[in-house]
Amino acid sequence: MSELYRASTTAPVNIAVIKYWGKRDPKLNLPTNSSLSVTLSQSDLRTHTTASCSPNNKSGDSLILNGESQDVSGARTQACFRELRALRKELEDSKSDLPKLSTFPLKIVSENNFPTAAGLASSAAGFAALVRAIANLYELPSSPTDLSKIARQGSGSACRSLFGGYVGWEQGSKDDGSDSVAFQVAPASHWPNMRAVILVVSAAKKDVSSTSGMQTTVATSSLFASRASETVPKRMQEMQKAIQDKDFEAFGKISMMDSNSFHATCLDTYPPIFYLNDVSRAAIKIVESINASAGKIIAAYTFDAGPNAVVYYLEENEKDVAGVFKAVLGEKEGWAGERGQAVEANSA
Ligand code: 2P0
Repeated sequence: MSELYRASTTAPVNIAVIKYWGKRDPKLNLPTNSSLSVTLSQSDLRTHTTASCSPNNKSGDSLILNGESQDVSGARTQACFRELRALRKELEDSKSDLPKLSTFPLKIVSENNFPTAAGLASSAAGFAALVRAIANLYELPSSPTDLSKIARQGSGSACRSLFGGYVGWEQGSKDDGSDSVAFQVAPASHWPNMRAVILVVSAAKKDVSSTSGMQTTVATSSLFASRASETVPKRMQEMQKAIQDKDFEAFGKISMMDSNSFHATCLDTYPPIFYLNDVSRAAIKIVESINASAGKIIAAYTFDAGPNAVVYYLEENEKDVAGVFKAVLGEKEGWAGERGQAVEANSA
């Protein structure tokens, strides 16, 4: 008998405007501060994942990413598999006619529609898609909020990719992580003219991984404590209001200030962590000159754990923002050619 069960889904990349940096529990990926991101459109940067299972699969759980077999024995992947199987088992126990999918090995096949070498964080979309594909396979009645708790254990930022639009991640205070969940601040349709251009400064793998870098920051940076306890909580409130009011100047200013604050704590880490490089700093200067020419904030940069810039702007300012970057990319040595490229993206 050939029994094969299968489900597919996609999850997009998200780019934080209030950054997650620091864990109070590294095993459950419980953060030291809340964060907020914009989920990019599915058509731009996303992971497509198919989860399948069969009693005939005798080779155990497996994961193939972009055609290459991956190790599934890591604690993060195992935590996601374990939690999803436990939920499926509950369903099977309550309805005896259901096939016992929780006992079958899982086969996960994922593809990113952007090159992994583009230097963009792929773990967020990757774990969000993995968790949702298995939840669909298991026909779990779980909400995106429930699934965000599981995806968070795969990679912290993954919890935010389970929602579209403008998404918060509440740090929570419980030790079991049950209140550390993602929530939608507003759907993409609330502010449909939001755009982002991604400047790929370097496709190289980062020197210091987020996971280890953030814990060194927590352990050594004296700036970090005030960022987590005062700066970010205030900005979370201000940012949610900026989004509700569709106030780009406030959205842009808070985004840029929070990126700077995050990178300041990286520099204040011992030994210091340098994610920005000279090209990143040139991008900041260009955004500043664009805003100075406009007489107001029409472009906002943000940088994650690497040198690539994401610049947010509104569609009506396309020519003055993305156009300027494209012109610079075409002209300036070090930005053009294979290392420098601009990727335009819409919010989802
Ligand atoms: C963010 N970053 O909020 C921040 C900004 C990087 C800088 O989330 O250890 O890959 O898997 O929980 O989610 C990168 O951290 O770290 C990240 P883990 P993750 O998007």
